[in-house]
Amino acid sequence: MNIYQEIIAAKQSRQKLFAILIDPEKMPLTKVFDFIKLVNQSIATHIFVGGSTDKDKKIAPLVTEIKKYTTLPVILFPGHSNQVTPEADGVLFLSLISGRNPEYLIEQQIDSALAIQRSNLEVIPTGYILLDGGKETSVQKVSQTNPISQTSYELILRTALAGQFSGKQLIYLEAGSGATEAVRPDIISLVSKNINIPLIVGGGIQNRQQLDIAYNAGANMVVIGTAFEKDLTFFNELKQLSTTSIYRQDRLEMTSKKLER
Ligand code: 1GP
Repeated sequence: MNIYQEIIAAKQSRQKLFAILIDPEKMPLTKVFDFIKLVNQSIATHIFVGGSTDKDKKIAPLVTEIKKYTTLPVILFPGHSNQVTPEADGVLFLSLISGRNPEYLIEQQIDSALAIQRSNLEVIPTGYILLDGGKETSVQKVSQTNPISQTSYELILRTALAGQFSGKQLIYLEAGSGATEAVRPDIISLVSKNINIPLIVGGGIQNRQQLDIAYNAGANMVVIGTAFEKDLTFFNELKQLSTTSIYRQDRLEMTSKKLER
C-alpha cells in the first residue's frame, strides 16, 4: 500500500492519523535523533517536513537525517517549490485554493513539476484551505492571500467541494501555524460530512483536548508543529490513544529493526 492508500484505509476504518510537522528552520540536525525517538514512541503516524521558508536549504539533509531513525512516512509539506527534495517518501502537492494568488494556485506547482517527476516521491494532490486563525500567520504573509473567515460556512464548503471536484485527493483545513484559534469543530464537521476524500486539519492545536475535538468533529488526520517546538513534554500527552494507525505495530517493529542495524 502506498501512503495515500493507507490514509484511505484509515478513513474507511475510522482510525485517526496524526502528523508531526517539522520546520527545517527550527530543527537543528543535531536534535533530530532525540526528537524522532519521541516521535516513534508517540501516536504519530506521519511526519511532515516543510515551512513557509527554508532560507538555509536545510530540508534535504533534514529529511535524510529523519529517515535514518524512523520508518514512518516522511511527507513534504512545501511552502515553496525549492522545498521539493527526493529524499522524502511523498509530497503534498498543495494548491492554496482559498486564495486568489496564481503563484500558489499553479505557478509553484509548475516550478516543482520536473523535480517531482525525476524523483520517486508519491504525489498527493491536496486542496489547501487557509482559514482565519485569529492572527496573521506565515502562510498568509508569504502567499499574500486572505484567509477565509470561520463564519463563512458556505464559502468554506464550496471551496472544499471545488477542490474535491477538481481532483484533489485530500482537503487540508489550515488555521495557520501558531494560530490563536484552531479550526472550529463545526467547520470540520461541515466539511467532513460533505466531502468523500480524507480531511486534514492543522494550525493552533496545542493540547490533547483540542486534538480529540478535531478528531471527534471528523478530521481524519491532525497536524501539529508549534506545540512540539514550544515544549517537548507535549509528547507525554500523546503516548497512547485507542485510535492509532492500523500499520502502527508493523511500523514500530520496522523502526526498531532499522535502529538495530
Ligand atoms: C501548520 O497546520 C500546521 O501548517 C501546524 O500548525 O504549527 O500551529 O501546530 P501548528
